[in-house]
Amino acid sequence: MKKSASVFVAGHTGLVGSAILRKLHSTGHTNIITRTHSELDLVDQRQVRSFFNEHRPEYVFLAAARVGGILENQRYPAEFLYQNLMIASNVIHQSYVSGVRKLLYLGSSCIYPRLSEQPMREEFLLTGELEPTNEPYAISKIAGIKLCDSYRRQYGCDFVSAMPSNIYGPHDNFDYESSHVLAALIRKVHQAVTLGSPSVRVWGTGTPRREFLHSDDLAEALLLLMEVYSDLGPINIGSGTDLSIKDLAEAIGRVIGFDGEYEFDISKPDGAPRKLLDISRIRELGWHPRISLEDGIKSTYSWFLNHSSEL
Ligand code: GFB
Repeated sequence: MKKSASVFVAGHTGLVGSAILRKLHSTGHTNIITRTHSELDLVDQRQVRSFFNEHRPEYVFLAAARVGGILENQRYPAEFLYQNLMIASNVIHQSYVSGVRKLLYLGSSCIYPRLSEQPMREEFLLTGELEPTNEPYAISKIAGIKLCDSYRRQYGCDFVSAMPSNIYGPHDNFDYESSHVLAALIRKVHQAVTLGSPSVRVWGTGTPRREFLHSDDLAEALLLLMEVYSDLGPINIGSGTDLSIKDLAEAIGRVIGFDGEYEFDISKPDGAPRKLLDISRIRELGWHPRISLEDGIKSTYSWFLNHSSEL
């Protein structure tokens, strides 16, 4: 990717897209194209077609998606399936039509079977049943991988798919209900400290294990993939280690300075028991995560404090 190449970052206001944008800026890219949701609705085929006809980007990072935590996935299965299928279909097809040189599609570790052997290798895709709490989202993401693979096979398009673990960082969604766990617990623990509450309510049993990667580490991996990787199927990106939700809550409590209790609300779903990615393939390409979970929680908490009035 030349520094002057035109690069479209779809989803640039989100957690992952904003990290890609920061990385492109910091590495000297000068021709970055972005559109907000109100300027370009990626679910709308006509809008996507005319955008690609007009701008003809050379490179596309497809980080736009309808996303949310475990409850949001359960509440809006129709939108999670429909909107993500449409976004993937529209952007990938128009990238083919307009002759995009390379496209990088973002999925999620929930594409792998619920009770997959751990850590999960790329070839475990479609070898077992999916986790029910996010099956519609996972199916849309698997469809996106298959779109990339099919356009590569049939038309020789250089479209690749990356599957990150649970991502966190600046510009995450900190809403109590719709967010993912790390951002939700930062907000809940902060509120408990601010109000002097004796306890924080954590959803589920606290026993599920999750792997967390900072969005800036992810963005570094994605730019590397854009440069050096061209293959069928997904490639995993994660930190290589996981921890239980209880341990995560305690780690957040230590950073924020909370010394109360954690109550586990077992009326809320646990989701997949574990989803640790095997990251050997991306490591072989020369990437490794740099930001420790503790440092990542600290910097994300300070971002939250600086932006809490806007959230
Ligand atoms: O991050 P999370 O919503 O998503 O939840 P998943 C992870 C775990 O944290 C679950 C627990 O066991 C939750 O019950 N948890 C505890 C909480 N307290 C909270 C809380 O306050 N908020 C939230 N949100 N969780 C999502 C998928 O699965 O992961 C998506 O639904 C996507 O499709 C995403 O794949 C990366 O890791 O369970």
